[in-house]
Amino acid sequence: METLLKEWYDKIKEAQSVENLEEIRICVFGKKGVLAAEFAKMKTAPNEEKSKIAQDLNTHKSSLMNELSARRITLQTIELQKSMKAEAIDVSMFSVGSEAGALHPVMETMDRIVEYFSAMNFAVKTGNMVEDDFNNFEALNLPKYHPARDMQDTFYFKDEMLLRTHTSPVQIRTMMSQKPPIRMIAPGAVFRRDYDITHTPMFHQVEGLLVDEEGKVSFANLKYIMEDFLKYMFGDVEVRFRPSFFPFTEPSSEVDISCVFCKGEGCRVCSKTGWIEILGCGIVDSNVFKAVKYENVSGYAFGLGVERMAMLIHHIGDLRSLFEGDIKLLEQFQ
Ligand code: 2NM
Repeated sequence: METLLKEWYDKIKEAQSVENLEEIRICVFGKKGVLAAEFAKMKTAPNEEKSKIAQDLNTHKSSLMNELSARRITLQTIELQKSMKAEAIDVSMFSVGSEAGALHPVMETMDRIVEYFSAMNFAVKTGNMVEDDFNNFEALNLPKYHPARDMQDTFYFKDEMLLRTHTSPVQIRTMMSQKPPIRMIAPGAVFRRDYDITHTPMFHQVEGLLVDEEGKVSFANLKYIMEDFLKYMFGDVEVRFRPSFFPFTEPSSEVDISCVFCKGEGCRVCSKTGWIEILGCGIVDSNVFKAVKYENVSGYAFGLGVERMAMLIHHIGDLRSLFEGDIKLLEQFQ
């Protein structure tokens, strides 16, 4: 018995893993294990030796158990240390490939526009991208079947809901919920059924509106602020007003700046005219005020495309590059 058990003491001491130790435990303590066999043998031993054998076996049983749990703790500690080493994360290690991000040139340009008008005391308002026919068209003097609706075809939902084609519905909603005076801009994404070299189905606009008592707002006021704004955005450029048409303003004007590429000499970008069209504006049409139930007021409004402005500021040749998310291109504008 002694030599047999000695062998198992050694095996426990030499066990190399918790798994290995568990196999040994079953061999010693299991139903068909070494101890069970020894206890069974006892039955055939002479009666006077039985109690001595039982005592010895029980002593060995408990000291084998002690050895086993001592070895288990040692092995568990070794295994834990091994796995901690293997799975360690060095939090002090330099990371690779994560660089500081930057604003997209379109957003940066939008921020700069907002900055100018905020300084001029215009409130900044945002609205819904999904709008109804009234706020997007009807209230802006664009009745159903008006030919100008063709140029602003959009994406439609049921119940006359649609993706806004400009941010003007924000102006309409503001006038419907607030009394004059109004001094606001509406920056945001707009949508049109358009896709070619110079048009994308989604782009960004900033529109503005100023309303005060009748006779208080003149085209001269509008002309001053547009000129001042464009000089803030482009530095030392010439500004030119051309008569134009918008359904929601009368009179209306398109505004050009001297070409930022050729300084007015005439090049490919400005089609040899020396001028680049940059925004639209005008005196708010009385039909718009009628639609929002404003009386005895006067006002001016304006609107511009942010992508176009960003392209002219950063001398970007192709509008589509602003929508491709190509890091190589975008990081040039940081
Ligand atoms: C433009 C050009 C001219 C405009 C008009 C209005 C409103 F709501 F007051 F009628 N909002 N924006 C406007 C006027 C927009 O974009 C080229």
